[in-house]
Amino acid sequence: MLMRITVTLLMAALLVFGIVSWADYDFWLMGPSPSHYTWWWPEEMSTLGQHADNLFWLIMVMVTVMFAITMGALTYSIWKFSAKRQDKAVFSHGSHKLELLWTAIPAALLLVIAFSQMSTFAAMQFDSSMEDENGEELPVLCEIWASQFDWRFRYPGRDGRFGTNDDFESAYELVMPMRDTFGDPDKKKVVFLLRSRDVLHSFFVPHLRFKRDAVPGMTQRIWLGVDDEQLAEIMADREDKSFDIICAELCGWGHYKMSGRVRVLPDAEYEKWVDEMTALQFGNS
Ligand SMILES: [Cu+2]
Repeated sequence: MLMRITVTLLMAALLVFGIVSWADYDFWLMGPSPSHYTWWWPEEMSTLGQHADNLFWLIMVMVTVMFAITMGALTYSIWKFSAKRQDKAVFSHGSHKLELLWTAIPAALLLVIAFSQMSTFAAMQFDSSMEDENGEELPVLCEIWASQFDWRFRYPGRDGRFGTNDDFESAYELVMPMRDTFGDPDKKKVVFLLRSRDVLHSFFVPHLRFKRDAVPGMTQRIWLGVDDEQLAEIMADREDKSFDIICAELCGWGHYKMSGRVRVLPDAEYEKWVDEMTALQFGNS
C-alpha cells in the first residue's frame, strides 16, 4: 500500500514538474530566458547544418513511429491479457513469421540510416574533405585544447607556424574567420586540431551541429564551416554575438562549467583580432 502511494505521488510530482516547465521555460532558468532560446535545437549556421538536421529528423521520425507502435502493442497486451480478462497462460514456441518480420524491418531501417548518412559523414570526417583543389592539406587555424575544465585555443600567430614565439593562446573563446568565398561552401572550411590534455572530453557546438570527442594522446583534424547567410539571419535578432561551446562528455567534477564561446568574424575583422592578440602577447615583454 505504502509503495503504491509513494509511486503515485512521485508520478504526480513528475507530471506537475513536466507541465510547469513545459508551460513556462523560464521556470528552469530561474529568470527570463533570452529570446533566442528554444526548446529544441538552436538555429543552425553551418555549411553542413542542413544535412545534419535532415538526418536528425529522418531518425527522429523513424524512432517516433517505432516507439508508438511498440508502446501501443505493449499497452494493448497489458489490457487484453490482464488477469481479469484471461486467467490461463498459453505456452507458445513463438512465431517464425513474426520473428522474421521484426528482424527484417529494423534491419531495413538501419540500412536506410546507414546509406543516407554516408555522404554527410564523409564530408564531416574524412581527411580528404580537408584538402584544397590541388590535394594540399588546408592550413590549421588553431589547436583546440580540452582540459579539466576549460577550453584553450592556441593560434600559430602571423607566421602560421606552431611552436614559434609569436604563438598566442585564447582561453575560453574560439575566434574564427567567416572565409568570404563568394558563397562557395567548400571553401568556407576552417581546419582545427582537436586535442585533450588529460581525459576524454567532447567538443560540441550546437549552432554548428558539430560534436567530436577529444581523446587524450590523439590529434584530430576537424573542420568547421559557417554559412554566412544563416549567420547573418541569426545575428539579426540577437544581441549576443557569440555561440556556445559545450563539453559533451562527463569529464569530472567541473564538467558542468566546461563551456566556451565561438565568435565568427568577417575576414578583415579576424585579421584585426589576430593583430590585437599578438600585440597583447608582446606588450608585456
Ligand atoms: Cu567535460
